[in-house]
Amino acid sequence: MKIFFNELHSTHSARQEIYRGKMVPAFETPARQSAIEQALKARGLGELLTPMQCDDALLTRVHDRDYLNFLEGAWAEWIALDPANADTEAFPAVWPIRTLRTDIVPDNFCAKLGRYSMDSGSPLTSGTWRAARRGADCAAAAARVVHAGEPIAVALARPPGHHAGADFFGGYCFINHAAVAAQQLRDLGAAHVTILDVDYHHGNGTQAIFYERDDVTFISIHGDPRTEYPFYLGHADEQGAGAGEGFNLNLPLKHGSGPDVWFEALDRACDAIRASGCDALVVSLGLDTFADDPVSSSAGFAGFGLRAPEFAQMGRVLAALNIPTVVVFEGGYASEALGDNFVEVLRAWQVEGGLTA
Ligand code: SP5
Ligand code: ZN
Repeated sequence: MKIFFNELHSTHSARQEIYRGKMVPAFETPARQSAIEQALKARGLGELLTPMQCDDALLTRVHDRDYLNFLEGAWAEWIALDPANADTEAFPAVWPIRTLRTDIVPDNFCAKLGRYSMDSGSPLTSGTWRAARRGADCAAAAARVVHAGEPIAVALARPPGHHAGADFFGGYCFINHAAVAAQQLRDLGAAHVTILDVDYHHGNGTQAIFYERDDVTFISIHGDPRTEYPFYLGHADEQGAGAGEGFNLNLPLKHGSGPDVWFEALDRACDAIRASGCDALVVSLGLDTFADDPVSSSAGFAGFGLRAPEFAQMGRVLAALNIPTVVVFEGGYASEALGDNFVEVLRAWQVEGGLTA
């Protein structure tokens, strides 16, 4: 199993984030990916590879050119505001919601930060662009080897991607890796690609990128947006628009839903995946469905209460689909357990799929 890992991931390392009016230690840390790399090595699972660089043209089929330019130059602009900013992470504080204009991109950097973001929960750091851009390389490389005949390949990258839209960052995400993988598969000739997003949070960015397209189906199981981040998208009535009508399926579950409810939803998702007739599958694998995840935790319950046996079961169910698959790492914040949980999914997948190491 080829696993393309982002060797530059730790260049994006935020110290803190804003939560309920306070600065708290950042949840999305380099320790997350390191823990998974270590567990894969310790358990002798997969072949850890660094990717070739992917074309910018691939990225511009997913993201707007002006957004990519903004991200690439953002840190230099932040420093240009005040050299002392070098020690401070950048957070947006003003957004062009409703009645305000987005067609004119302001010159003011703080205004641009808001124009190109959805929340203040995603600190932008000196290494954000380099890390996120390299994550796209991992996603594209995994897609290429799957197209070339691998039954499964993995993009092990951070920061995550599924909240990032065509022209905005948010939810710790900057470049949408799952969308890059799906687009790469399409460009190589896959007639139809389906994305299954099993992160605890709805993949609003991925949904929006493909919402009006009939060549990529988006399916997501997630916490009900009425109470769970990202709040403003992910409802069951969102089924796609225009040519994309019928190519979007949301399966929101109430906070507090446990493994039984989650696996029922996974069965529905699998029916929809089979019905989509896709040539390839992209799985946005967030592990914040874990019973001890700190980010999805509230009122004494975290994620969908999944633990190691359920992560293995997830791997078996997905392997049984028997569809060439790119797995993309998304959320999951219990660093000490991430390695084991990630290995559980992939090892079960390998055994169930009758694959070699
Ligand atoms: C990729 C991904 O999983 N992004 C998630 C973004 C969630 N942003 C909101 C974070 C709120 C932090 N809550 C922490 C305490 C809850 N017990
Ligand atoms: Zn998440």
